[in-house]
Amino acid sequence: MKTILITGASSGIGYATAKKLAAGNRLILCGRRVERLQKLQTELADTPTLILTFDVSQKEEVFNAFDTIPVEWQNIDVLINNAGNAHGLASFQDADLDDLDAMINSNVKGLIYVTKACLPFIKNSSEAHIVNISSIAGKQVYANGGTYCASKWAVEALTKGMRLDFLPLGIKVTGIAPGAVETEFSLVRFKGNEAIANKVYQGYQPLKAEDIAETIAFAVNQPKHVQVADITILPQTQADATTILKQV
Ligand code: 8X3
Repeated sequence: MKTILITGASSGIGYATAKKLAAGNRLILCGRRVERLQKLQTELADTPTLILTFDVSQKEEVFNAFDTIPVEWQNIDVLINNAGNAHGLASFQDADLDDLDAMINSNVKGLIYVTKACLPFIKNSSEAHIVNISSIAGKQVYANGGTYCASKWAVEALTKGMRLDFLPLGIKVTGIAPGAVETEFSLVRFKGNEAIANKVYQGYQPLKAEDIAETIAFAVNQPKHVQVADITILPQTQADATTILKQV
């Protein structure tokens, strides 16, 4: 039985991952929306769970939340850095600076804050493992997404850097880079515009959050001596960040 902390657990990939890993593990469910986390906790009635409510981009909130972890939850084995979002899809010259800030703050700084806050709890585990959720946007830059891509390139660099630095600590580090996954991702990116968001996933079969949860579980459930370093996962009809074959 592992103790697994998941950020962004209230929806999408984080939610599906909590459901996937619930059997036989203890879960620390993290997110901003406490009602959603409580609903998930109810759904996972057979699993020991702890809720931590914080916004990954708020440094104080993150560290304060980790300070409240009860003693019986203080040995964490696996950290899944899933929280992150895209805000807007616009050229650099037209993009709203607040959107660019928000992406760097959650996807880069948030991942740094959570990992720093979690290290004292995870470093004593004999099965310590950190899984960072990147994106195909961390492998390739596309027009109008430069800052989102930059945030995910940073995740890629942080994943590689952690893998090097954590060698003497015995912490495994995995990066998982999904392509198009149908979640609230596009709804957030397009600020609640359902018509535009839905169009992203029309004409082909996108990945589901459960597909990524399956991949995360694959990495987490490897034997101790096996470190899954890097997985890119795409829909069958996606070749790279901008090439998706659609039936119109
Ligand atoms: C989400 C995938 O291709 O929309 O990270 O950037 S993409």
